Amino acid sequence: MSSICVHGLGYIGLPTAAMLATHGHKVYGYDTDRAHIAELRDGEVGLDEPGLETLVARAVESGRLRIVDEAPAAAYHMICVPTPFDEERREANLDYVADAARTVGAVLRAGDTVVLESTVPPGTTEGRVRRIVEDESGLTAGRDFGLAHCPETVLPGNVVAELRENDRIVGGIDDRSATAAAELYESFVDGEIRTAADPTTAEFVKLIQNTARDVEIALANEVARIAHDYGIDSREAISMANAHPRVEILDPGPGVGGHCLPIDPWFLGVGSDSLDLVPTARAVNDGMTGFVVELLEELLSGLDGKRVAVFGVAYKGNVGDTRMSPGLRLAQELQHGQKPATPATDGGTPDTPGVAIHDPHVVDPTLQLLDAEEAVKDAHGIVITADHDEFGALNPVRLRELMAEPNVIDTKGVVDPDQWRDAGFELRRV
Ligand code: SAJ
Repeated sequence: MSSICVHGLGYIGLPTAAMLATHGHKVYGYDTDRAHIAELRDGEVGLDEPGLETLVARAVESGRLRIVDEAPAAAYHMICVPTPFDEERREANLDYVADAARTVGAVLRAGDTVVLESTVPPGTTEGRVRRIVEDESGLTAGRDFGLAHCPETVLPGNVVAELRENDRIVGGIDDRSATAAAELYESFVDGEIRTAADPTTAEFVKLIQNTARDVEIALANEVARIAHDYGIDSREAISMANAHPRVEILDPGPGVGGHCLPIDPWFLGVGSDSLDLVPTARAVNDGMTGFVVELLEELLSGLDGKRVAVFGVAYKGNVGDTRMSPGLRLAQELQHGQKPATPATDGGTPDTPGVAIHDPHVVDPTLQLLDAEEAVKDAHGIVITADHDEFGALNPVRLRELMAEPNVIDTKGVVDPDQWRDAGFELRRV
């Protein structure tokens, strides 16, 4: 059993710290956000992630997970901080990684191992992270301490299970680093631990995984647009195409959101000029909100003076995360592009845009979220932009009674088309 300091207690760091603690390690959870530290000490995890609250509570109760104000010395330092995307410069912002590396360097001892889990452009671990940790600690990577990259791979919404089950890729700057990192993951992962040639390969593997998914979704989205031009239901066509043993087209939708797929493909371009398909796929996925607006204009015979209810501002089904959410982008595009005729249901001024939003998973005081019935009141159309289970259970008969016109666009294939048509709805699917 080892002592481990986890730097960054967000989506990845917090469950990892709790998982390590429940597997017998002595874990220090450190975060620079004091308010988050206080919340965690009050037992609030602040994330809509099944099983996470219980896991963290068990880890804390066991006495093996301690939330700390200062990063202490430990045999392992795991860096699990965000790498936000600078949209204007299309660059990874590595400030949090650099800050964490400095913090690690300040407490690092000979014999310790540093593992970076954050998603980063290829070369970051061996370049920037190594330099900062060495400068801060006065130690030399390889000779005095171990250094490895082990990218996180967990799916939001299924983090706790995937932390344990997924295979992991470990890339160390030398064999000793790779072995030390692999031993740590073997202590709680049921999946296979695969060793990459070096940290840069491990970084690259992570990026091509998310890029593959983004490009595959782009194909599904392009198929949906082509199908629309032929008057074909894309979901029916895709489901039939997928009956072939070597074809697996993913699900089209309103675009791709979250903090991974829309961002990670760009990281591949940091040291390469060979990206061609990748940026095109990004553009196809980003263009889907515009396509949904066109569908809506067609269905509603123009948007002037119309009221629209957007159902789902989380970036995907059954999560509460709105980062880079296509539903939110759609609501914003509609709000800026249309002239409202009727005031919003919250009694707003005539300037209030005619877009109402509803999402049973999102808690965000900066958004004017309404419940389903309030959101559809006097609306001319509903656009469903997240595959939340709750949307499959909506009662179209009741919603129709409240609406000015019964139109619906289901961009996620979540409602039963026959049920909604029987209730009198004009329905379109992406
Ligand atoms: N989406 C579609 N069609 C599909 C599948 C997804 O439009 O067929 C959309 C979703 O609605 C969402 C977006 O794509 O807007 C991304 O959702 P996702 O479920 O594909 O992935 P994320 O972003 O939640 O998590 C991904 C995962 N990566 C892969 O599956 C290769 C996860 O395993 C990673 O750990 C995570 O990124 C990460 O942190 O990098």
